[in-house]
Amino acid sequence: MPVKLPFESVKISPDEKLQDKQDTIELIAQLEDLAKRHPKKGAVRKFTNLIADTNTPINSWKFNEWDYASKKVSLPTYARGLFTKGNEIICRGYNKFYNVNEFLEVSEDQLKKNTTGPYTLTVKSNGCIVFISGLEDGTLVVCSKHSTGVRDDIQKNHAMAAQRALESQLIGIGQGKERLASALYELKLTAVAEFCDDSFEEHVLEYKNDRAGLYLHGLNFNTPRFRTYPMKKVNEFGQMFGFKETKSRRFETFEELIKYLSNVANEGTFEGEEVEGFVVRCYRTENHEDFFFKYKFEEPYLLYRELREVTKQFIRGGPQNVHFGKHKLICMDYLKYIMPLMHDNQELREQYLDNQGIIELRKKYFVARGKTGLEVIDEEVSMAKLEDEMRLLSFGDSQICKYAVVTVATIGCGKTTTSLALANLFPNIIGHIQNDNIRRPVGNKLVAGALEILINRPIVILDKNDHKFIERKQIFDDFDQLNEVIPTSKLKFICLNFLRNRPQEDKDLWNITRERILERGDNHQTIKAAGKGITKAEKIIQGFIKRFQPVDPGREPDSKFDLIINLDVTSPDSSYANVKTVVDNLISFASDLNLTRPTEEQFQEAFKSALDYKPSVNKIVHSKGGPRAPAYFGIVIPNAEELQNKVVKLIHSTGLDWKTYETLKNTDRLLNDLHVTIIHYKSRKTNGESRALWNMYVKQVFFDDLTKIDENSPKIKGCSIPLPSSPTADIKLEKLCSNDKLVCIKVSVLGLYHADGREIHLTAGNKFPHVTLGTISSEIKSVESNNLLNDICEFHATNGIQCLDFEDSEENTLKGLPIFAYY
Ligand code: IDP
Repeated sequence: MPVKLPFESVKISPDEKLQDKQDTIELIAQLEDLAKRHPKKGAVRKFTNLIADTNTPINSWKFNEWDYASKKVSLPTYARGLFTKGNEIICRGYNKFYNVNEFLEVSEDQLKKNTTGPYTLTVKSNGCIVFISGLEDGTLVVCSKHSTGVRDDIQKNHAMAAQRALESQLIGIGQGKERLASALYELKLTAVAEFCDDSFEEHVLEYKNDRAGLYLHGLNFNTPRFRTYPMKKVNEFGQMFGFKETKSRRFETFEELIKYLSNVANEGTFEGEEVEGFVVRCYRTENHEDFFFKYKFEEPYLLYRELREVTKQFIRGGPQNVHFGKHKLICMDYLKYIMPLMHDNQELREQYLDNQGIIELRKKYFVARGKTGLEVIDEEVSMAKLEDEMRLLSFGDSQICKYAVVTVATIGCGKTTTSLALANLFPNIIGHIQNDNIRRPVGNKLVAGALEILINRPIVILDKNDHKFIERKQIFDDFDQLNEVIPTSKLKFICLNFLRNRPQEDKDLWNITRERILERGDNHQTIKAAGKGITKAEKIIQGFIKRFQPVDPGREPDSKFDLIINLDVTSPDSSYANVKTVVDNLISFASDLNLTRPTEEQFQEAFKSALDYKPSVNKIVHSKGGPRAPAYFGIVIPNAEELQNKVVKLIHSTGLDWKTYETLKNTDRLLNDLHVTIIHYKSRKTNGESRALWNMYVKQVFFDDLTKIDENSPKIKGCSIPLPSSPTADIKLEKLCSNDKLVCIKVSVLGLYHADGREIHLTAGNKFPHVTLGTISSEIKSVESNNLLNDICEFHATNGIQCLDFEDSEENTLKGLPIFAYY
């Protein structure tokens, strides 16, 4: 029986109806085709389930999140959430929409140019989206973004929870669910609502008691093209079926809208209530199609999320394990407040970790402070200045650190994909070493290789399952044993915790990782899952899951992690979100590196090429024991010509013939790049003292100064280290010496200095520091200058040797020469 509605439905002409029908058939055919091409990993994934309480199958179509924004990919529809049955669309979500300024296309300028009013601003509710629709026989269909009906493979069923909430809502107002279903069926509409209920799942804003329920915010036509009802009609419909109202306000022009938004941004409220942001509905100018964009408030929600995370870290690992983000000072103050509350209340702690009571605790704190979230943030600005001042006075750690990132996971969790994407995003900063690429027996080669990478990059990811305590302990032990050069206080350990819970009980994990590995087939160094390899591969995956010991920050070795980043493997394409989570955490935790957040497009590109990765079996890391440091440290003589002039002047002043020097000049073998070697890597082999001296150079010269130099500064030829802001040395020219093979100048090193001017109290590792001016042939290496100087200084040899002292003068003292490392 058709339902009489209190409003005129939006009219569609018979021609349009016919067109919609054809378009739908075409769209579904395209989707089927796309899904077949790459069933697991392709552009679209099809998931079939039964509509609740029926035997009717329904298909859900899910695209990769990053494809919506991709310029290279063209999707058959931009609906986020789409359910079909046969050749019919049952539920259709909105076209994917973005935050103002998230992309160029949604910058204020572009929006102003390409959209037309009226602009309807609607309050963005903070829960999970649900789609509601009806079948001909009066069956109600309730879907979450990509799922509907009963499932035994997920822990929380959002669709079913929303269905129960909807049913009790309808009972509450004396309406049969068939009436709603028939209305939606007749009108060929999907009702789009936000399910907000803290007793089911807490988000950032509070929804309990009266506020909990389904907030209707849209009525979409079940057609391929995106068409949606005006807000006024949505609210009328919502009222009829007992939905909660989505508040809205209408603006005729873009200017009026923006003016309103910038005013309201200071308070973060709408009609006195805290809101997370708004969704703005308007039209595309070119074709008058419906068009949406979002406007989200950054604060106080960022603060709220940080408060939640520090509390969880505190509960899990105590104060040492808490890592702060942007709102460090407020978070500290807040922790001080909640510590006594948490101390004796295990129930509170457990509930908090289960996402219950988060909002309550936060509210208590703000009440105690007598301020709102935004007011406290305002205060923090003045506190932050104080912190900056303290940092300038060398309070806190302003040194560049090294970060060893350790993955904890089972097979197929996306370790390699995530690591590769991260290394693609920050090629000069993040290095990646894969356990699977190391020749057996692995021993400590993984850590040795990681230390090697850390010489040149601040971050290394050690890509290995590390699924047991003993494996994590081994990593820490290997670092302790092999690390000779990075000061312990500057070596930080970060855990990428792919699995928070006991994976043995996590069916999703088994399904997702198993599917991934089957899909990967033989594209792995050791696990071959193609053809008959499946059973063996399954056994291997299962073995890892069975043995898995979750990260426990409360005990060793996991308590040694400076930061634990929690990731999720709850959907087949989880790695993309994981990459973003890691980046956001690195930006705030490794603040000394000043990482810039990549754009959405950069994320997508990096991720795509990570997915395309195919290992080469022969890619073996050769690492023998300890890390490789630079080959030597040297002092640059920036102006070779000036030094040559001094030499010529000295020679002339004696009136003697300097045959070797003349030969070098005539054969063009006078060197243009001159340096003094201070200490050579090989010298560490001579004795314990030299080894200790070398290590001190690496620590003090290399890590304290040279690794901090901006990669983009100009570089000296042959050296990988750029000049400006390097540490420096003062030297004195002492003796010009030559034999029939080479000419060199013996120098003395007067002092070594850090880039900030502090003196480096180290002696030169070279017995006779010198500048080699040239050798008569390529066969004769510069290192032979050492032999000549040894002969002269130790044995007072004179045979075939010429020597001349430089005058002890200011002119022959060269100050502020850059120190460099040579590889
Ligand atoms: P692992 O290093 O933890 O064993 P990976 O090799 O990174 O796991 O991933 C296993 C397979 O799953 C690979 O073929 C990879 O391309 C795929 N994969 C991982 N993460 C995603 C994702 O988010 N979307 C689609 N495929 C993924």
